[in-house]
Amino acid sequence: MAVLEVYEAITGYNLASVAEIVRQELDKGTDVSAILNEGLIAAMDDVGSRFSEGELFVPEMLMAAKVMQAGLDVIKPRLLETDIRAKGIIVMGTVQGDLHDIGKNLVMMMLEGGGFEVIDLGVDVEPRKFVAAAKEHGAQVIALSALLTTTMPAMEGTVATLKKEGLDVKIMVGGAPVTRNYANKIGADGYGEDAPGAVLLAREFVD
Ligand code: B1M
Repeated sequence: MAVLEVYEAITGYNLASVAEIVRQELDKGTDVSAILNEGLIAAMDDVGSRFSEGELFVPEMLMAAKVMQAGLDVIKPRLLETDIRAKGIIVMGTVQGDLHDIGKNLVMMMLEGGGFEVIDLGVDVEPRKFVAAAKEHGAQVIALSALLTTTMPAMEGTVATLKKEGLDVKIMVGGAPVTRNYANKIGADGYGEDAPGAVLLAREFVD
């Protein structure tokens, strides 16, 4: 694997060296999407599977997440160097009860790279906060992330609150347990399968 060292930095919880390892890959000319997909994301998937199998526990997942974030910070400027140009304001957050933010941060980076201004509401965001932020910032798009099956109902509740408010915004949803069918079922305007997909969808919304 071309980015084995990046992968192993995460699975080995190597917080001290991950930034340097990622920088070395960039210096070698390794494609940034390979570092992201085959290195950082693939390693987190492995961590997730091993957690499911009871081989790893929450502290290990948390450590791996910190290492991944440190790796992401290094490639962020490169992710921002995209030629996709779209303009608009997006309010984004992870839904109430859900503390996962790595995917959200990745999607935000890509959206910013796509020329959007992104207002980050963070994690565990209650529905009214999305409404208030959309009004305050004049957002065209609201982006909701959920990583737990147990917080998918909070996503549905947030969509319902936003619709009831009658705001002129498009709502997109995403996150590992979320599907296109689920997005349709809860009345979202669109589903982003991954970070690049979220950028394309946001462009469709504002074009
Ligand atoms: Co959590 N966790 N976690 N966790 N965690 C998962 C999600 C889990 C699948 C692990 C497992 O069992 N295999 C599982 C959920 C099972 C389920 O719901 N069916 C799980 C669990 C159970 C839990 C706890 C309940 C564990 C516990 O306490 N017993 C707990 C819940 C806490 C809470 O939120 N209330 C918990 C806690 C944590 C940590 C805090 C330790 C840590 C989070 C740290 C952080 O985010 N700052 C953590 C981690 C790291 C994971 C895994 C290992 C990795 C998640 C991740 O960052 N993936 C995860 C297993 C896995 O996914 N492999 C797991 C990388 C990230 C880039 O992918 O977020 O999917 P992802 O984002 C993607 C797409 O989904 C998409 O784009 C991104 C890039 O392509 N996307 C969007 C995401 N949002 C989008 C929005 C869009 C469009 C696309 O438009 C708006």
